Amino acid sequence: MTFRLSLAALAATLFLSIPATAEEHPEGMHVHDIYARSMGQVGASGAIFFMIHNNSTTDDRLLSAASDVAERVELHTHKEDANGVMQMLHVEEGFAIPAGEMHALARGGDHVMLLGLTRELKDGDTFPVTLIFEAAGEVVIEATVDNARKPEGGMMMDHGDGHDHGGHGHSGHGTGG
Ligand SMILES: [Cu+2]
Repeated sequence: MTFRLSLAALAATLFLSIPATAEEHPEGMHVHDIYARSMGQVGASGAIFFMIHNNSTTDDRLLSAASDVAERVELHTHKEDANGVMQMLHVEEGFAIPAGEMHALARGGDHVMLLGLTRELKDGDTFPVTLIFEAAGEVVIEATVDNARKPEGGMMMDHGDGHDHGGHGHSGHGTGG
């Protein structure tokens, strides 16, 4: 009886913290809001951002990523050093994504880094990326280059350079319903 009660409490907590749209997602790892930024030419670098929802009941971890558009693909994050300068770091251990939780890869924070592009990447180009999870295994996503995309509010740690004419509206990504 106690067990049943605590399960119900857990379920209630989950429903409070997860947007309603989560229920339409399949069981397992769900990756969405995928976009990439790229400096363009062969040999340059780029970065990929997305949201990961772990809809399974297993704690998981994004261990690495792979794509043939770059010589090296690494999991990176940004950290502020003692002088307040943002440093980019290779995160060898990957990103933990506990069961039922989500993890945002966003500008100024965690991202998938493309080092040494093997082909040109311009706005609108799409390319496949394989995400390797400890528990969920390989998940292939499609990234679209969108250099004009604004950083998400709240996740941003950029030292802004003034422009803020996009308004505060967070239009979201759903198709409604
Ligand atoms: Cu990076």
